Amino acid sequence: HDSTPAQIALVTGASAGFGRAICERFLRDGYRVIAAARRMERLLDLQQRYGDAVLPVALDVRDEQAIADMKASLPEGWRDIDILVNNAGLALGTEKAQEALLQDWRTMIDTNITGLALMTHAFLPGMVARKRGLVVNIGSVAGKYPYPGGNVYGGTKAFVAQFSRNLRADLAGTGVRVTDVQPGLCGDTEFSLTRYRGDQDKADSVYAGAHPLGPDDIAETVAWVASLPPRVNINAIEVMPTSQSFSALTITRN
Ligand code: NDP
Ligand code: 8X3
Repeated sequence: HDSTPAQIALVTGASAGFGRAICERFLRDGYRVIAAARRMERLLDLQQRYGDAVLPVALDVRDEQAIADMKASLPEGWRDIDILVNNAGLALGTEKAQEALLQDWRTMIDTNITGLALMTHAFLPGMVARKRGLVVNIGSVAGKYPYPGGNVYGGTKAFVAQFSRNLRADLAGTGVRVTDVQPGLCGDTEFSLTRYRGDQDKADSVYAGAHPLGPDDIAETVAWVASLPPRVNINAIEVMPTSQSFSALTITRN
């Protein structure tokens, strides 16, 4: 009989896609999970399925005060977070930079960069004080490989990659680990529906015939990273479907 208390994971963007799959995987693996997102009804559904092992919290990661309030109101027994999964994020549009909406750029920057930084800033000191912890940042292949229409979205994920590496530099000697998980094309999420502003046909066409990754593949990756002995830090891991690879650089001729 193992009397060690279950590890606590805080997962942002827990109401859909990767976040939901990561929560369910952690719960099946015996962790307790603080599930954070704006759509509380989805989180309550998760709690209904998994009971007391889930603590649902309504949270917009862009809101510094809301993060402080959430942290302050964590019940006894839920405060020492072992794993922070910064998963909440989104892409909006694939228009060229010169045609993109400024508000979409702001929303992506506020969520994917500022939200991730605010959450990390809030929960890192506790991990350092306890000399243990793991931050998993969900980046993207879009942070490494440019593509037309990727402009600010890819830029936010490049921030995630470099921020993750810089965190490792600052956390040297603390025992706190940091991993940047960089998924490629992944279906069965709301990612493309959000990106194409609710156009289901356009969202579906992204994945047609492509045999994309599924959210469980990313949950499996995160679960593996979290399961490794404390001496092992996976700095970054890039995961693509077999059907996705690379193209040549483009040359414009006239
Ligand atoms: P989904 O759209 O399925 O899920 C996004 C989640 O983020 C939702 O739970 C949503 O919850 C939450 N979210 C969005 N904005 C906020 C906010 N301001 N505050 C709190 N939560 C928020 O997308 P995915 O699961 O696919 O995406 C998860 C992450 O993975 C993102 O960072 C994305 O960039 C990245 N990614 C996705 C890939 C893919 O192909 N699907 C590939 C590579 C990376 P709610 O609306 O309830 O707040
Ligand atoms: C999501 C992957 O290629 O749609 O981050 O930008 S991609």
